[in-house]
Amino acid sequence: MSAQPFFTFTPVFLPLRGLAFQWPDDIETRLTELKKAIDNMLADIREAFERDDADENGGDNEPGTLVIDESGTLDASTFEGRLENVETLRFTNNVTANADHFPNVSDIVLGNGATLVNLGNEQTVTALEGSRGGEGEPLTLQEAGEQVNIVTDFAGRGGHGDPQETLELVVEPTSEELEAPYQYEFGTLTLSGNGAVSYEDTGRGFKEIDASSLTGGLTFSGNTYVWEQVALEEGADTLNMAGRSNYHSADYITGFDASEDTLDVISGEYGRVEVIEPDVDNWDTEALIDAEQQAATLSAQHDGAYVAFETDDSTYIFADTQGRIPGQVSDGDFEIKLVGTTGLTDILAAEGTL
Ligand SMILES: [Ca+2]
Ligand SMILES: [Ca+2]
Ligand SMILES: [Ca+2]
Repeated sequence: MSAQPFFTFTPVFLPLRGLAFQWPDDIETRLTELKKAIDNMLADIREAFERDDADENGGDNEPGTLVIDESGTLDASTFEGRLENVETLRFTNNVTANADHFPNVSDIVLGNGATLVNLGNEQTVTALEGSRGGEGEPLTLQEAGEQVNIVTDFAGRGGHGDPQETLELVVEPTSEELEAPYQYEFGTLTLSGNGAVSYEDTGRGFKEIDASSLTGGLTFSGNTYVWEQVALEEGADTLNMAGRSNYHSADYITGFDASEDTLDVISGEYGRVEVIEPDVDNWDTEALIDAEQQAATLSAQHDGAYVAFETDDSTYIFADTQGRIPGQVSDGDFEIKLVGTTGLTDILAAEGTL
């Protein structure tokens, strides 16, 4: 609501519809006419207040939403004096904005990508548009907090996203001094919504990538030296993990569904996948190491081919990609764990690849 006194609203006093009537003799008629006039006046006041509220919200009728139509790099003055009771900021154009200028805003809605600096842990970014065939702006985050929450809402609430439309997400490494031996920020990237997201780790190093509520599908390229835990669910997801997951910090992928998802190392791009079936009753650490050594031996015999084996509840894919010594695993050898995925080795044994 405006801080202005209401008498500044021109529509309130100008019309006073109905007051300029002829005074009839009958008192009841007079009262009815007067009541009508007062009702009209109240309606005008209400309308004026509503219009003023809408103006404050940039023409948007949603309470608590401020729409910003400016484009380019925004400074503090864009937001000064406009953020009272604002929970949602909606940018209609591509902008560079610093979240330090709106720390109490919980939802940031983007009509055409953005570069957001200093995004806070409690702030959620919703992208209403992605890119199609290289057309469209990415969402770039600089100096983002440990928890990053991104939602895609390409076709409106409850709608379905265009499969050709993808939000290109870039999260730059922070300039923060990190304590040795850690070279990465870690933290969690949470993705949800109906639109596809493409994310390649270029040094930011999220430890958890939770795409379990992203129905639009994730295309993910991980970080070699981070033990990533990726949660997938509905949606056609694509994982580019060759050279990005190793025995030292083997990534865990939960929810991989061979019928809809793609994993580069078993796609045929790298040749036929070999399968071993270790004879194990109890999958303890020793049994796992033994299976990994068998996989290393077979991989070495096949020029570093990918080898898959299933444990009691998961699938491992291994490749002797570093220091080819049969039967020995080294930190830099490829390994990935598909947590909860079973039955995949049967398909690979029959077909060699997916
Ligand atoms: Ca999936
Ligand atoms: Ca990794
Ligand atoms: Ca090796």
